[in-house]
Amino acid sequence: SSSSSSSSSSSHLIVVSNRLPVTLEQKGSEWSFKLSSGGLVSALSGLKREMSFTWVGWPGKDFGADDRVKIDSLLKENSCSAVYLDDDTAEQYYNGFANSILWPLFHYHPGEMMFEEGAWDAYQRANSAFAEALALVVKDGDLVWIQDYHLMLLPRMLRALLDSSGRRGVKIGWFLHTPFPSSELYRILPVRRQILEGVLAADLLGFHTYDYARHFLSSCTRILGLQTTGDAVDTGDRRIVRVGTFPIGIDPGKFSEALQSDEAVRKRLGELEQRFAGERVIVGVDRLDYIKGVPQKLLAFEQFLSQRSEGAERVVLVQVAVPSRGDVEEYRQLIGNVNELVGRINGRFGTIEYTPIHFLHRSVGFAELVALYAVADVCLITSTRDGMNLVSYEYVASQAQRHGVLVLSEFAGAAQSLDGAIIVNSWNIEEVAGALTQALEMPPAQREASFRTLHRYVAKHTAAYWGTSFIAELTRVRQAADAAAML
Ligand code: GDG
Repeated sequence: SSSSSSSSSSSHLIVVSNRLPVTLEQKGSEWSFKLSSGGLVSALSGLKREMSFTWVGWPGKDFGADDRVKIDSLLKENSCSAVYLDDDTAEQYYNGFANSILWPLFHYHPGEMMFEEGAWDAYQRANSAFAEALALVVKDGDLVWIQDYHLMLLPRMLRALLDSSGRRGVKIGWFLHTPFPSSELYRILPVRRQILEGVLAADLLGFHTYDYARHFLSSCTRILGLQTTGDAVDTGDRRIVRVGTFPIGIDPGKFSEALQSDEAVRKRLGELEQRFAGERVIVGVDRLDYIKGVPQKLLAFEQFLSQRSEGAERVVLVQVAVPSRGDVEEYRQLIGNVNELVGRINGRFGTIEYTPIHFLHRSVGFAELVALYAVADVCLITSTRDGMNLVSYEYVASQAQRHGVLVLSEFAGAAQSLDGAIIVNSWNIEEVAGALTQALEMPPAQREASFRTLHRYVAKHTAAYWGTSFIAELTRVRQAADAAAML
């Protein structure tokens, strides 16, 4: 039975992201389902263990009508629902607008931004396709939680469709996984007003850190002329939009349990310990994206090596660089640059017995990833901008034995929560090189104390904690609105 009250306990949560967390594969006439990886997927999978929701998103490519029927029912069994986009719209919206315009701008790379009307049209078409698909499934009193910079017009488009069809009491939340840049950067965007107005149709907006929220609030004041407080925007049409910080986390148990009881992980860790006996290991794990500062990391490691005295312990850098967005030009240039640096440094410092940098330009399996985290004395993160950076959390979750040291860029959101890391300016090559020396020489008692501080934070601020806090706040916003409506 359906209740007319918007706070009915049967209200449902719908999570919306650009990509569904799955890769669909066809064998003969049968379709099967593979879970994909990445920061957002890890976080929401953690939330899924706490609360049930329907996950709405793009399935990764277009499918013909016959396939859609099969795929839809397969997805439905797994609480997912697809938004289909034609391949051209998807390409221009995703690679063209989201990844070539918003991504560089939000990460302080306006030089890489190429604004193009065709891409903007596709972004609007795609957001509108999401709104129409959602309007078919959203019911009175539901909570809708929209993810990330791909879907910034969606709150407004969805709100319009819900209002015109008389849907009541639906609350919309939106969370940004990247930084929100200073308003001085943000105002470069030709469609800066439309994008702000798009998200302001939501009831609650979430960011990883207060700095990002603050930048967003100033953009609302300076670009739209709206009144703001420290945690709200007055839209001027009798609506208040809440703005909050919800730092994301990981599922730390996945790492600690794998190290304790997963045979494949333990075996691999044993092998790596043997392989690196007598050497110290620095690990890096990044999507090969210009925001991750991989060239800065390689230059700092080169500087560090050049300062080592002869006969000092050997130090190796194991850098996993996961291929990413290879169809965007800036990423191809980055690959060339990184390959050249790795070759130069290995050529300069390598010997027959010793290769300073082990560069893996591919993704590695979970067992290999955890074993690498666990074997490393230091984890080095040199992002030039990064919404949060979950690799730093995962390293901490894998270090219960070794108490390794985290060297973390101040430009990653994680630097604002991870007390106990050595924080560096990743552009200061000399400083990063010095931090590597400091990390490798840190006495065990100090390493253990830092690890305890880091671990306490990572164990409490999990992905599930992030998701449930956001939903609790969205529920509070709804209750406040219900109470006001009764007056
Ligand atoms: C965005 C924001 C924010 C990486 N390589 C492999 C692998 N991974 C997994 C890691 C980690 C995830 O991918 C990467 O997450 P990050 O947070 O470090 O970075 P982004 O992908 O850029 O994520 C970021 C995040 O959204 C969440 O809000 O923190 O700032 O940019 O989970 O483990 N996993 C496996 N093999 C690999 O080779 N299995």
